[in-house]
Amino acid sequence: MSDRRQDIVDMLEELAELTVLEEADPQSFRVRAYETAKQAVAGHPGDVASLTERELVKIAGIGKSTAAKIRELLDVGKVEKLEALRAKHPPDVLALSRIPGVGPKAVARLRKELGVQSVADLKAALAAHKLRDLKGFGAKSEEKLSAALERVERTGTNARTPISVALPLAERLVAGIRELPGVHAADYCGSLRRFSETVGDLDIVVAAAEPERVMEHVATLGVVDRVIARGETKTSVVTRRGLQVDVRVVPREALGAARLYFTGSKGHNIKLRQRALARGWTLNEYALAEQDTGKVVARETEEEIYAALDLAFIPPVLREDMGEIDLAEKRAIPAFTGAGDVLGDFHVHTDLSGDGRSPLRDMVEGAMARGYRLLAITEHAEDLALNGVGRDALERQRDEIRALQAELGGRIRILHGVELNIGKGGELDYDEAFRASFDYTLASIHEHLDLGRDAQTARVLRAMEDPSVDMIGHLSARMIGGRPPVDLDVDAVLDAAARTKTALEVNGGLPRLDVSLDVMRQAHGRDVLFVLTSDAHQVSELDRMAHACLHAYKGGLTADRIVNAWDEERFFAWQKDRRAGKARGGRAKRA
Ligand code: DGT
Ligand code: CA
Ligand code: CA
Ligand code: ZN
Repeated sequence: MSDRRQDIVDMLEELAELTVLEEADPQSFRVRAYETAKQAVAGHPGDVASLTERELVKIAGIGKSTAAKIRELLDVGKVEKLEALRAKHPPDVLALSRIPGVGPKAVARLRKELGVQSVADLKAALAAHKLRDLKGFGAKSEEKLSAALERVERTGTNARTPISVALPLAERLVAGIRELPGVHAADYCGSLRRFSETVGDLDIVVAAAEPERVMEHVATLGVVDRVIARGETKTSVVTRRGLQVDVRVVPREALGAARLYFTGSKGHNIKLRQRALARGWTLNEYALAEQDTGKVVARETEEEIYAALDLAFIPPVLREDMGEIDLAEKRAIPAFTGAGDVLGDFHVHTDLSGDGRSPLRDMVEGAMARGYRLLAITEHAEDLALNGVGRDALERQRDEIRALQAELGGRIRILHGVELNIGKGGELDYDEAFRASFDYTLASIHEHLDLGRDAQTARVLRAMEDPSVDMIGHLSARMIGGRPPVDLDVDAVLDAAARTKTALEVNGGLPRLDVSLDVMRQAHGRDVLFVLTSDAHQVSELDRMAHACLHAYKGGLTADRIVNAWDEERFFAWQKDRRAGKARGGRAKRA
C-alpha cells in the first residue's frame, strides 16, 4: 500500500519541523538528517514499508536512528520521539513559528522569557511593548513583528494553507476514504480542485452507501487535532497543522451537483445559478431542477449539468468567474496542454547538483517513460555556494551525456543545459564562451532576495540581455506560504521578455508555482513566451510537470505561447532566432 510511504514521509516532515523548534536551529544535523531521509523515502523506487531496519539503512540518506523510527511507525503505529515533540511543541506554537520573520530561536526566547505560546499571546505581548527590552529583540524588531503580524491578519496568509501542503494531504485523504466499504466516489473539491495557490480549507465530497462509516473514519484520522462538527453526512475536522477539512457524504445520484457546487468558485456558482433561473430552473448542491415542479433536469455528473445549461464543460481550474462562462457559451474554452502534450522538460537536476538525488541515467529513463522527445539536464551553476557545479564536472557530464545519447539513439534527445545564477548585479556564472556552449540555459535568482525594486528588476533585465540565456527560472523566487516574492517591476520584465524573446519558466514545484497566476495574467495579450518545467531533483518529481500544466492553464496560457508545446523544429527555430537576435545586441540594447 503506497499510502504507507506517505505516512513515513509525513512523519519525517513533522519530525524535521518540530526538531527545528526543539533545537532552535533549522540547519541542525538532526533536522537535515530527517529532511534527507524524507527525500530518500519519497524517491525510493521500491516498497519502503516492506524493508527491514537493516535494509532501510542501506538506502542512501537514511541513517540508523531514522531507520528505527520508520520501523517503529510501521510496526507500532506511532513514534515515541514524535509524540514527545508534539507534546512539547503544540500546534499553537507551530503556528507562531510560521509567521514570516519569526525564527525558531525567537520562538524559544518568546516562550522562555515571556510565556508566549500562541499567535494571540504574541499579539498581546507586542501591544504591551514587552519585546522592547527583551534581549535579542528591541524596538526595531517589535516594529517588524507588528508589521508581519498585521500582514498575516490582513492577507490571511497564515490562515490559508499552501497548495504544497494541501494537495498531498487531500490526495491521501481521498485515497483512504475510497478504500472504505460502500464508497462509490471520493474527491476533493473547493479551491484545491481549482488549483489555487493557497486554500482556506479542504472540501471533500463522497458518495457512499453508509455515511456513518465515512464520518467515523474522518473523525478518527491520525492527522486530526480536533473534530469541530460531526453530523450524519458532514464532518469537519482540523488537522494538527491547522487545516480545516470538511467532508460531506451525498447520494450517489446527486454527485455531479454536489461536486459542482462545492468546487465553486462562489462567483462561478452564482453565474450558473442565474443561468438556471433564466430557464425556469434552480441549481443547488442537490440538483438542477425545474423551479415549479421540482423535477430533476440533471444532477448525476457535472458534464450533464453544463450541457443542460447549454454550456461546454468548464474544467475546474477555470471556474473563477473570469469570463469562462462566456467562453463556454461560445464553445471557445481553450485547449488544455497536459504533461502528455509537451515536447519535454527543460529544468531538471541530477545527483551532480548538491541537492539532486537521482543519477543522470534514471532521469533520462524517467523522461522517456513520460514520452518526452527532449530533456534538458540543468545542474546548478558554480556560483551557487551550496549546490553549484564547477566547469570541469560539467564538461565530464557533457561527455557522459554524449555517450548515453549514442547508446539511446533517436529515442530521446538529451540537451546539456545549465541553471545559471543571476548575480547581485545581473552577472552570470563562468565565461561567455562556456555559457554559449550549452544546449539550453536558464538563469534564476537564488540569492539577494531583499534588493529594492529597481535593483532587483535591473539584474533580471541584464540576465535577459545575455545571449546565452534562453529562459528565466522561477522569476519571483517565492515559496508559497513561506518566502514572499522578490520585488520586481513585472511590467518591465514582461517587456524585456517579449523584446529579447527570453522565455519565462512556469515552474511546477508546488512550493513555487512560479511565475505566479498574476504574472501570467499580466502577460496576457503580450508576446511573452513560457516554458513548462518540473524543476525535478529526483525521478518522481518529473511528475510535477502536471502541476505546471494546470497552473499555466489556470493562468490563461495557450499552446501558442508555450514553447515546449510546439514541435521540435519550431522550438529550435525560436532558440536560434533568440540567441542570434541578442548576440547582435543593437536593437535590444537601444530599446
Ligand atoms: P477557500 O476554501 O477559501 O480556499 O475557497 P473555496 O472556494 O474552497 O471556498 P469554501 O471552502 O468556502 O466553499 C467551497 C465551495 O462551496 C465554494 O467554492 C463554492 C461553494 N459555496 C460556499 N459558499 C457558497 C455560497 O454562499 N454561495 C454559493 N453559490 N456557493 C458557495
Ligand atoms: Ca475550501
Ligand atoms: Ca469549506
Ligand atoms: Zn533548479
